[in-house]
Amino acid sequence: MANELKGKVNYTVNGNIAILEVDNPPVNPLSSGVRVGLSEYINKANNDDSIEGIILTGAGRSFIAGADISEFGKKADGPDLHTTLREIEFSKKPVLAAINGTALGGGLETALVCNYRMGTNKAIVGLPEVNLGLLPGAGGTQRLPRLIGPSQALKMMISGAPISGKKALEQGVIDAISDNSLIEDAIAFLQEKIGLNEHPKVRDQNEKLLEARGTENVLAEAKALASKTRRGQFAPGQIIACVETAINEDDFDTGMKKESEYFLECLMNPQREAMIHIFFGERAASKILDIPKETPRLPINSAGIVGSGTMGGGIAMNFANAGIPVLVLDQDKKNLDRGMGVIEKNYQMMVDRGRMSQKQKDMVMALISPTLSYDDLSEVDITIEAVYENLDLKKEIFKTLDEVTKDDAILASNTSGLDIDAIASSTKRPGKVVGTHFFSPANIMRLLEVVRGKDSSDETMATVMSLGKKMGKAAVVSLNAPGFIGNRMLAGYTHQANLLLLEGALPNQVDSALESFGMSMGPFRMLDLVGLDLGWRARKLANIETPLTNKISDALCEQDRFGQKNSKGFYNYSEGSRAPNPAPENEAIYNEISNQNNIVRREISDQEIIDRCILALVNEGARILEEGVAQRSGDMDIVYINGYGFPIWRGGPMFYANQLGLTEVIKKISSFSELDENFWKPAALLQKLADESGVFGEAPVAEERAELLGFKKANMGGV
Ligand code: T1G
Repeated sequence: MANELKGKVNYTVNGNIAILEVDNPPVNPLSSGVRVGLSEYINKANNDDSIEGIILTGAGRSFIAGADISEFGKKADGPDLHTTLREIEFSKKPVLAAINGTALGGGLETALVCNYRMGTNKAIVGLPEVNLGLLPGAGGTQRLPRLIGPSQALKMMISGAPISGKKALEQGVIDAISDNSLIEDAIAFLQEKIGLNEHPKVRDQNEKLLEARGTENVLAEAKALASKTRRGQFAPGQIIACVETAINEDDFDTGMKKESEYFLECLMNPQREAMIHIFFGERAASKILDIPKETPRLPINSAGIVGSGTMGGGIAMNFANAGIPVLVLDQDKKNLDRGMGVIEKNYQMMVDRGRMSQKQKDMVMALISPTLSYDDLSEVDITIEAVYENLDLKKEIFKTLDEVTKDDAILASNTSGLDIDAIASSTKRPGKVVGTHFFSPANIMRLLEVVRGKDSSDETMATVMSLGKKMGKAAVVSLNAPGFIGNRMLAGYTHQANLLLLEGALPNQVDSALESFGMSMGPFRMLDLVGLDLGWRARKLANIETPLTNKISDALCEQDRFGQKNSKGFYNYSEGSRAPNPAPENEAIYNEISNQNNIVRREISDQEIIDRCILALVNEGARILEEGVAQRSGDMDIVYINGYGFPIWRGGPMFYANQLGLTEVIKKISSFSELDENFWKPAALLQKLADESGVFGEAPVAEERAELLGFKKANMGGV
């Protein structure tokens, strides 16, 4: 074997039962050593006359988390998964999968080749391969539809969402639930089966497929689900094609052959590499390079939120959803009642949509308590301030929190761009101050920018990153710099979109070009959603002159067009609808503003729109990396996919640039420099990497950063 085998299987015997335990911490992927072990021990048990039954289970908190994702695209050692699973499926002795935890992807497929399946209440089963740009390539597309019917199976494979042990029993994925010792219950279950002449194989169960033969609705429903939830992705179509084969093909192995063909096409498709980049990127983002892994985390068993507005309410729901009691403070009773009402309404909507039970709603609502008094926050472990963006107000609040909360409590601000160090300076515990920038709606959006102040302690950072994971967030570290990561990159993207409008493009052309690229929403639909009048009112209030790229949106506001909120902005909206309708009446404004600014309107291609907006993200991303504001380019990809609607199947803006090739990126950027030499000046890091035929990766080390930024190490001052 070329490389050292990864993972193993433990073999023990209990009476006439052999127990094979997959042991590849922390989540037992089917790495080379596991496949070798399974092969070896399934044969050992079959050749041991004293053995009459075999149990397959996992060590620790996981059954099997699937194929080893890190092996994809590489030459893997040991037997291939199909061979190993075939040995289990055709075992002479009955095999039971004792699902002790997560059985995902190849893990569930392994359980599906066993004759029987038993799980605990903690079991989680699913086929999430679609999240990696893949399909269940070890028989999942052929066996699961046989077990639970093609319709349910397609829902599981296209959503990629796992189900609980209880649901798996209801749907027929597993045969029994163990409420006590799983292995004892599994042995007892198997003992009852040992005497049987035959043991069921899923491959032989065709009834549910035959029921679906000749009816198109199952596939049509799946296609509708895929186009609604997985726009632009390649794998869902492949999954549907596999199940279509299963429905219409009598011979099981013919279906398996088709599955392997479609799987290979997914493997070769660039989306697979992009989506696996995001899988590992999200896990990498949770690690802070210069903070030791073993840094202690403070226990967060209670929380407080200052501000009961939209953000405050959404943040409170995250704590309650994670099982942490939270106090919501507002000094205005009416605001507080309204805020609590919005939270209750949001949960009721989930109950009405069947996304949570009434019991679950009551449980989380019981964890959220309103308060009008800062004193009630005296014992909480963390407080997050979520009031409107005003530095003086936030400093005042932090001064008060510093006085009323216990000394080791963490104080966080949900600011989306104000100076965390300035806020921290109003306390005596700057080491406990950090930015926690949630994205609206905070209970839905997965992105969390954790903003590191110059004095934020390692313990504070490590604690908040773990809290982010516990909330199910994609937490990314940003240094305390203007606009942090996401909004700073967005500024260039929106700037180009507004320039393109001045130069001759129309809002729906810009939006549809970027949406065809894969963005979930174009910039002008986004601006209409956020509200055109926010910036306009702020500029009027501060009596600031309107910058060129805001002249059109301000002119629309002068015409009382504020966006979706009053059903007219860049688009028109029918009463109560969010669907954008063209607004040809605006074109006169566009022409007038262009003329007033001596801009000759011209034909603009969709490709130019895509290149200018997306490469504006990339170039600013390169600057963020060279300044060390982000730890690695993958972090910016995680930010854009989880916070700004960038298509996951392109892997994020920095990964997209790497795929394009940085030399090509430089070529495209340079072709725009005649439009604005300063804006399109390539970032030093981008130029350097292109010259070296390199790719974006981790932020350069301090010395390299100094050189890139033309600074002497001396005045880097800890950034
Ligand atoms: N392969 C390799 N490494 C894996 C892995 C896998 N399948 N799953 C997790 N890891 C690593 C992960 O990178 C991290 O490493 C550590 O384990 C802990 O993970 C043929 C084609 C199981 C729900 O998609 O969803 O089967 O960062 O931090 O939060 O059809 O891991 O510590 O160095 O995520 O407790 C299908 C992927 C594969 C499931 C646990 N399976 N894993 O979450 O821990 S494709 C999946 C997860 C397949 C077949 C096909 C989660 C988890 P590090 P973690 P967690």
